[in-house]
Amino acid sequence: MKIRFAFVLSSVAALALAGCAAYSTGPTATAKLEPTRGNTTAGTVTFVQSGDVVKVSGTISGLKPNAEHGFHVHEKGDCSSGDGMSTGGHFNPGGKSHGHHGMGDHHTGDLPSLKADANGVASFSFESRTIRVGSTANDIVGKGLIVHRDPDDYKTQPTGNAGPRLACAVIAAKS
Ligand SMILES: [Cu+2]
Ligand SMILES: [Zn+2]
Repeated sequence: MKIRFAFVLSSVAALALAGCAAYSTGPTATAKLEPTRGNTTAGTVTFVQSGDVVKVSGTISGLKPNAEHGFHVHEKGDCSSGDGMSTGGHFNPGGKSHGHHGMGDHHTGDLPSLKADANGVASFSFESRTIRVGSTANDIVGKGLIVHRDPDDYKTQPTGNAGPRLACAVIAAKS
């Protein structure tokens, strides 16, 4: 009788843990994009680690209407140069080539391009299995986030030829 009781208890504990893992969200980070010099692009992006997936969502305004804009995590969390260049190149801890998010070889920092509506606003939400919040070498906390003027061609090395940097943020852990 005693053994059976212990078994039931441990099963309940395991179920409780599984439920917790399925419903809770892990570490969260936010990035407040500010316009670079001469630009008006701004917005907020949230990154939520949920199991192996990071849920990325945000709204960014001041974009070229009905246009695509390259969007990347860059290697340095430093917007001090005023033109976004102080963030360096794309975040690339794996030493990969530039490419398309979620397809073949790509930098950790290569995110899906932003698609602006007729008002120059991009509202988006996507999931990434490449970036991480708060763990592993792919941790984006403390890195830079850049919105570019031009579309990313996903081919040109190592930048995607996405042109000047319209907005810059440092990705910060949210407690
Ligand atoms: Cu970039
Ligand atoms: Zn890249």
